[in-house]
Amino acid sequence: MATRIWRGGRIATLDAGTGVVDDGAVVADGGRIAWVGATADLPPGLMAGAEITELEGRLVTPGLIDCHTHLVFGGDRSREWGMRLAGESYEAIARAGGGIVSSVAATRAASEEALVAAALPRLDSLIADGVTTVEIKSGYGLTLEDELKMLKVARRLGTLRPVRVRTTLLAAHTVPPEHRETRAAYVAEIIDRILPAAAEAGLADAVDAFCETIAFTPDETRAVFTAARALGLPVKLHADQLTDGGGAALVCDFEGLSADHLEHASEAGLSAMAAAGVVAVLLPGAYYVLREHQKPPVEAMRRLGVTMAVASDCNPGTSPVASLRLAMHLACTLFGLTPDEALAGATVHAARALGLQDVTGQLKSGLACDLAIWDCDRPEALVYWLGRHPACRTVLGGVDA
Ligand code: DI6
Ligand code: FE
Repeated sequence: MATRIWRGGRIATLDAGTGVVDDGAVVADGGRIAWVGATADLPPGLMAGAEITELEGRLVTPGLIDCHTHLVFGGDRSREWGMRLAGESYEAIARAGGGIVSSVAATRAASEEALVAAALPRLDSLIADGVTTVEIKSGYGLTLEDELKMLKVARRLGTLRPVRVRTTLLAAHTVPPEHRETRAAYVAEIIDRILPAAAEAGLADAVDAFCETIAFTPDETRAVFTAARALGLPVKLHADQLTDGGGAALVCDFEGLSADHLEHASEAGLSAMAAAGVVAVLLPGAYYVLREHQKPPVEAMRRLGVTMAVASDCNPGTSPVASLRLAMHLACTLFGLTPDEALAGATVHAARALGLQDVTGQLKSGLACDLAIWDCDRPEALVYWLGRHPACRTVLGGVDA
């Protein structure tokens, strides 16, 4: 691969030491960043034979990283959303065949091809909005076969589009209907069969669980995490979304990558996260769609030094959001993040939430040359618009997407 140079742009490196370089340049060699700095300081030795792209003042950020999505699922829950708006209760919707279990039924019934076809438009929407890395969870299969099917689909999406995919096994998303009276047997199934099979097939980069009164208890979550760690897989957790179940502290006991949602997280939980370096992933799309009132404790996170990421939580039930930029906007308007915090949350901090901090998320030497090149000149403008976005081109590993 020839050396490539992008020059004459506003380079938001997200590297604390370098900051934003006005009239800057990025040099890539072999798909990795070889140099970042002022255009005027470009080393002449690097320029010989290089392919040069003039940025004409455009803003360049690291390619965005959506570190929490449920992008792969069968069916659609728009009818249910209509019922919720009309005042129907969650129970009534579940009785009418809706809720998460309806996504499980539709996902089980779908072929790999059908799931790929359904997910591609959502993935394309993320990419058009600047995403170069996306995490995709299973969790709508809930059998060995169907969980592996979802993870295979997620991996395949990464071969069909110019995007880096990280997969997360979320077999502990909800207790499937056939195990309603035998939940211990389902937890055992996850530990004894689903986790080892996903690990053996190399289909899971991490393991997640939904620790909540309506999903899995802290003890069940601990059992799943113990098994995941024994297989060498890192963990992350849907924690303290609807109630304080102690999830924030729990994930720290397993050296987790992230605790996600956290609307009801306690001060003690946040302190544990700060000490353990666990990233808080804020998911304002779900807060907004569920019309929640309790916001995540952003002020306490800042005070305690908890690192904050932002993600779309793209899912059919609680966050039908296929734009990370929109999630960044909501994180600012609803949770009070600054646009700079939102951008860090969708780049450098999101990389950490996936364990990819040595791979991507910043513009600095040695990392992959993953870029988002925007038709605007300042980070605020990325987050500002609803319903449109500044035109964007992405580059993955030095190659135009
Ligand atoms: N938290 C949520 O809000 C969603 N999953 C999760 O772990 C709900 C997903 C769905 O309703 O399909
Ligand atoms: Fe989620």
